[in-house]
Amino acid sequence: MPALVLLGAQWGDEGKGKATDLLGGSVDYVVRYQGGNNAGHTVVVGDQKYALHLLPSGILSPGCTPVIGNGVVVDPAVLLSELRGLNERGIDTSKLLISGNAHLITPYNVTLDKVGERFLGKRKIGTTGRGIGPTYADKINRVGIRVQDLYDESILSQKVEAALENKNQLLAKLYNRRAIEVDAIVEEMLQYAEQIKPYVADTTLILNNALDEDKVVLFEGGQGTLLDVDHGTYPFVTSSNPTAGGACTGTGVGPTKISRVIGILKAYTTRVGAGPFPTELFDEDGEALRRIGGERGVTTGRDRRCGWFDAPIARYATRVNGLTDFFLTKLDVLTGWEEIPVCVAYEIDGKRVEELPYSQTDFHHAKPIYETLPGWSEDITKAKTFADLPKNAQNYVKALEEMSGAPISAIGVGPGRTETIEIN
Ligand code: 2SA
Ligand code: GDP
Ligand code: MG
Repeated sequence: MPALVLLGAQWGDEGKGKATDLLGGSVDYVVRYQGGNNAGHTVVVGDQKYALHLLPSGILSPGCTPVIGNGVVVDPAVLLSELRGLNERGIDTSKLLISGNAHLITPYNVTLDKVGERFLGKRKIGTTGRGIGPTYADKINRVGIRVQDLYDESILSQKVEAALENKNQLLAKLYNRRAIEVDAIVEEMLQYAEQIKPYVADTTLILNNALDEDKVVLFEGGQGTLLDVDHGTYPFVTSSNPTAGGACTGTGVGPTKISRVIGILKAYTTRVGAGPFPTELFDEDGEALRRIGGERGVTTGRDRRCGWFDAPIARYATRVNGLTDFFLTKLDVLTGWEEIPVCVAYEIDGKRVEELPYSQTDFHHAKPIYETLPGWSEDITKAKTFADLPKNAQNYVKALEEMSGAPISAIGVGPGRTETIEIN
């Protein structure tokens, strides 16, 4: 199994951090390939809880080399503070590698993200305000600043000047804001240069060499399939490709090297930020899922919107990612419901629709068609095998597997590393 991808099958926060950490002991490299410090990956090891925003979850496994690939956007201040935080807790971060081609989130990108959202008013996306969208926009507009630019002051200056030209006009005309000074930005960015230098490397070469030597490489997605800029609920998406193809473009490893694509699937559904969400609950059940599941943004602290499981979404994730298997997470959160509704299809303008519609308008009109499955009341957090689960929990898992289009190879029954059932 040379390279594998682990990604979110829904709208993020499915439990990717825990799943990556679980596999961390058996892989040599854990690689982030998109997104930035908008991610919030929680890992619970014993009585210690870690919230990672930018660093790959593999950083907590001593044998593993954590890598930030070229497709990631890096806020250097956040990077250094996250490293410091882990070091203070005794975690060795010296093996970290960062692609010289990764783009940097600059202070003006953060400003533009926040100001832009404010001016969108009712149409706002509900971004994390971390500068993600404007940084990817600069990359596509070819005025981005890359990690390698930190090591040539003259080039850095020219690039910052080019990047700020249009932005300063926009800030002044549209938002009535003062111009951002090139020198101040260059000075701030240069402060980080020496501290980051030991980690900067040709990560594409290193990863391909590692794969040639039969090392195991795990690509860790941030956010989720429906937040993908191409395949998600556009425009209510993030500005990168969390789907499986992003692992190739975001690292420089070809698709023929990837033999397994794991979709992390929550036993119900959540979403943070704006956008359509057919199974969203506005009642006591939604409140209970939020409370029992601890559904609060790891980065921004926002309450997550909660709803029942949506099978067309799971099937869609199987399709666009070519999933080989699922890890089903947070099954324990559903303990105690007498009956659990599961969305099996949608009703759109009076018609039954089995698959996720490509049309934004149709998806906004989609009403869930539910089937109800019997629930269970027994505590399942100590279950170690599938057979330990109550019959109704087993049937719930089997039903989800059938509807989702790929086998379920692990089940999460609690946040801890050991609270997992592996199915062979
Ligand atoms: P952005 O900041 O440009 O990426 O925001 C665009 C949309 O993407 C959503 N998004 C997320 N959704 C779920 N989890 C994310 N990470 C954090 C977490 C979120 C948090 O783990 O809890 O703390 O709020 C994440 N990152 C981006 C975002 O809500 C917008 O809908
Ligand atoms: P990620 O962004 O996909 O890594 O997920 P988050 O860390 O944002 O959110 C998932 C939350 O669920 C975290 O608080 C995890 O500790 C927790 N979690 C993960 N798996 C399980 C599980 O099987 N059961 C329970 N109860 N919690 C889990
Ligand atoms: Mg998260």
